[in-house]
Amino acid sequence: TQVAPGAVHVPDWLDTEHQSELLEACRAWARPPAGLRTVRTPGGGTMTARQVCLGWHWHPYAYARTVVDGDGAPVKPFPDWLGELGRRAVRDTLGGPAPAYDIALVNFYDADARMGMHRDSDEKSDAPVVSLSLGDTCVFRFGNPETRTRPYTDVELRSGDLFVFGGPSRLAYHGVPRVHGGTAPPGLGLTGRLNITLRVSGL
Ligand code: MD3
Ligand code: FE
Repeated sequence: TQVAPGAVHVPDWLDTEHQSELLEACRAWARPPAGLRTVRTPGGGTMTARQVCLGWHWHPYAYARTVVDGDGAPVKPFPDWLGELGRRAVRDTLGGPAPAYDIALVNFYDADARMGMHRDSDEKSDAPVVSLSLGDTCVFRFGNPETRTRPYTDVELRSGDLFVFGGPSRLAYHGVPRVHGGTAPPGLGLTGRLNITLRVSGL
């Protein structure tokens, strides 16, 4: 389903087996060193979703090769299979050139976590961002490239869903105003929500 030009939502893109595999990989990445951390913004804010990075470490608002705002360890490598998954996502949706993904940001949400409206503009590449969701259903708010406010479209993202953001949607404001606790597929064994985004650093 096209939500806006360059923004395509594919419900249930990952079958249950692939969801379990991806979840197990995320649990391994979350372990120290360079594991899950709480992100603090320069303004004194704290992100409620906790995060782990692969390939390049994101910290507000730049990328580094070590966890400069955490344990200082080298960032975990970005695996080839994850880049292949990202290219398959683009092939299945927008098409166009096959991106060389080199960053994954994995966000862990409990039922109270949120993500405010923001733009992802720290990557020096206009390659599409691939987003994969696991666990609880959330309300994903997809806005516009001009303002943090309306007009926006609210879409429910469920476990196994794919969302690809390219072209004019790459710099659109977006956020997660709400997570529906207790809605994860019972067989998955996840409390809360997990989102994996794949990006090209351009570095
Ligand atoms: C649109 N993550 O990691 S996924 C983020 O569910 C982020 O964790 C949310 O926003 C999450 O930056 C939303 C959907 C998403 C991710 C990246 C985008 C939408 C995007 C980048 C550009 C445009
Ligand atoms: Fe974002």
